[in-house]
Amino acid sequence: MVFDVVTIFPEFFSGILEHGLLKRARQGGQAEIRLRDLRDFTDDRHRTVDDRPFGGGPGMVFKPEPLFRAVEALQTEAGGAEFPVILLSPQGRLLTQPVAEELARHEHLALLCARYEGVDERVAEHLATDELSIGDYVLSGGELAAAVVMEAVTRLLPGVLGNEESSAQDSFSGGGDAAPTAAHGILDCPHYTRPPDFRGWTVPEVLLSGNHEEIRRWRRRRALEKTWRKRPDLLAKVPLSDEDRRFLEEIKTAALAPAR
Ligand code: 9D3
Repeated sequence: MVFDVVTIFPEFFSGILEHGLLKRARQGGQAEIRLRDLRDFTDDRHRTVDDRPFGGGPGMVFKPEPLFRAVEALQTEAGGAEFPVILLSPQGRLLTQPVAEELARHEHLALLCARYEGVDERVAEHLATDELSIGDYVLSGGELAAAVVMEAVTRLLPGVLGNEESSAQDSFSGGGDAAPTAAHGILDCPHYTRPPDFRGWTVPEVLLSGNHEEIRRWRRRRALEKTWRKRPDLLAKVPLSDEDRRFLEEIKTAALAPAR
């Protein structure tokens, strides 16, 4: 996967590129991240990327010319091969695991990061093929969002995770042929490690029992319970087995039962 990141802050990315998953994927050749300084695509002495909004109002807006020139340079480099041009913006569609999976099927993505009040609308309309937001909260620009997109996509690429299956077992994966403990679009079950007694808070007995069928049932029940309590919206979207429905009935009955 090649990511071309167009930004006025290429240095912003040095930290995340030098650690963890993105570092490993770059070293392993599964991901290449090319940082493109938007100011290199300006043609004035001051390397101007922004201007005041027509109609007045606060703040500045990214001018269209540098962004168009930057993307056109990438397209020339790609030798006619098409690739998505993704504008990170609060107006974009929400990044979700299915969206990350869809992006991971490409071999080249361009990520455009804006600052200030945003970009000239002609960029969104005539240059970007896609507009993505990472959530309903205000960031100062697209760089952090681009980093999130790269992390979410890269970990799905073949060969990036040591365990090829472990991404299929994550909380938000669609699942499919996941292991017995996999949560199909529901939240994960709780995890514990040593010591078995930490300040009087003990690890559930069943996990120490060695009974794998009982452990599987406990994990599934706790995953369903956590999802029902914290994210009931997810339960409406996932296929539930007969066992799941039985667990949920028991969970709801226990929750409604009077204390003691
Ligand atoms: C406070 C400014 N807002 C006026 C109502 C609009 C606004 C403009 C530009 C809000 C944020 C930004 C900069 N944000 C991004 O470029 C951005 C973003 C985000 O803020 N939240 C979630 N995802 C993304 S992706 C890009």
